[in-house]
Amino acid sequence: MQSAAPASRYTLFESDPHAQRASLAEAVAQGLGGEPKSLPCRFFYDAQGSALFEEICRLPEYYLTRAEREILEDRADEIVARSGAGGLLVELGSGSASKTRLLIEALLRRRRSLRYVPIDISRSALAESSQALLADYPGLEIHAIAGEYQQGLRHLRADPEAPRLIAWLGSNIGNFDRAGAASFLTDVRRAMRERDRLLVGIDLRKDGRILECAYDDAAGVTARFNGNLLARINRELGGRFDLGGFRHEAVWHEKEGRVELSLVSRRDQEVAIRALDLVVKLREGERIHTEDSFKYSPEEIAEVASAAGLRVAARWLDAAKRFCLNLLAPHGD
Ligand code: AVI
Repeated sequence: MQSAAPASRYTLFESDPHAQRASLAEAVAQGLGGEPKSLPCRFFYDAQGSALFEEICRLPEYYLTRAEREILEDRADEIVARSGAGGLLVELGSGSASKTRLLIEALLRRRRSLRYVPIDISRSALAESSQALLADYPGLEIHAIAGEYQQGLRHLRADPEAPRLIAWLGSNIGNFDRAGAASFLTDVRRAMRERDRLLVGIDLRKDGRILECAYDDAAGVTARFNGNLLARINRELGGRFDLGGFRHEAVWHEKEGRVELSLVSRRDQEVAIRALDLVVKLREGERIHTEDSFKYSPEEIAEVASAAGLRVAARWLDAAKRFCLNLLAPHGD
């Protein structure tokens, strides 16, 4: 579906919202129907969840956003020059696009006009960020895509512009397991042409205490973000979850290199979900797994890139070496 634009430089493509609702229902029935229980982290991002995620990005403990911003503030011109980018910037999982501004500005210093294609599951985040960007950059045109990454890749395959810069910031790669990351990067690689470049923001492995604090902040914002999954089931599927009956948990697993997020049941309980005609039974201490956030060493980054037919053409780190931006190029180019 293509909806009317609030400005002539803005177009929004969106998939059927009922299809998204059906996939939430399917995922909840599957994830909470058996054991071990889990919910996919992509359902964090409704309007409330997206707003909570923005709050997370400003938390003192959640260094990822600031570290990535620092790199872009210092190196955006160099990154854009190395990428050889033309008139198209595609962003996978654009969110508020606040850091993307630094790339957009660097690109607009090299050329008068730019087409920006943000792809995000949150329609509200796309609408808000696009309005703000269009007001600030007269040379910008936006084709927003509300949907899953695969829809963005279909757009990329069809778009004739070359060369393109594709940005995948925020360590969003971390929410895939290692095999899933290699497989998704392979899909991106197949949608790329030889001179296209993929800029990937990746959180680096570090001390587990720093990581656990980043995902279990003192103000409890990440706990609310996690709990919003249950609140969303209550809102959209007629669930009867009592959020006070669950505890937020973030645990660093060094060997696998992941922070695991769960909601832990504080008591034995039975929760009805009306739209699914389901009663979820939980024991005291039973976990609902909600997210993994994988961290990488430089070697693991090279490995995952290579498994996808990509090579690391350049890498930039923040001063404290917590986070890195990687410019990936198709192998052989
Ligand atoms: C979006 N993603 C990269 C975040 C992360 O760090 O894994 C999601 C998040 N979950 C809790 N805090 C932030």
